[in-house]
Amino acid sequence: MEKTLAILKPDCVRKNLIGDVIKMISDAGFVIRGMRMVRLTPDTAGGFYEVHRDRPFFNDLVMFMSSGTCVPIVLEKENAVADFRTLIGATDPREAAENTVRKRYADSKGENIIHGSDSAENALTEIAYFFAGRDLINPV
Ligand code: IDP
Ligand code: MG
Repeated sequence: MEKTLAILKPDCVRKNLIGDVIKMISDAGFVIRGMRMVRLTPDTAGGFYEVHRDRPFFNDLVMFMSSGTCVPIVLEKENAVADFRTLIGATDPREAAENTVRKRYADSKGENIIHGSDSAENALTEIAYFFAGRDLINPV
């Protein structure tokens, strides 16, 4: 079994879409192994997106991710990383396939509803950023 990290971004929470998006995730066969509601600061959002620090959109990304509540979710499934990227769709919702989360719900490339890890290795690092471990050691 493989794990991946999802984050329901502040636009998802503001638009009251937490339930709808989690329903899509569950229907696609992912098992939820951990979930929290958090408020990132510009510093902790920047730390999460460290790899993008030199990109032109970094400042907007950090402001957006720290603008409201986020919901990080640990998901488990065979081939979780790739299958979750397929479920959420392309970064830019205009390029996302039909019936993906971003195609259905996202407004723009910046405010695109949801994060998904891009490799199994990065998934573990990202999970550790939000979850201390107890959630994972003792799943209900
Ligand atoms: P991903 O979320 O599909 O993996 P990344 O390239 O890793 O996309 O970028 C991380 C996040 O940064 C995106 O989800 C999006 O919120 C934001 N982002 C990426 N590229 C752009 C852009 O060109 N303009 C504005 N925001 C962007
Ligand atoms: Mg990415």
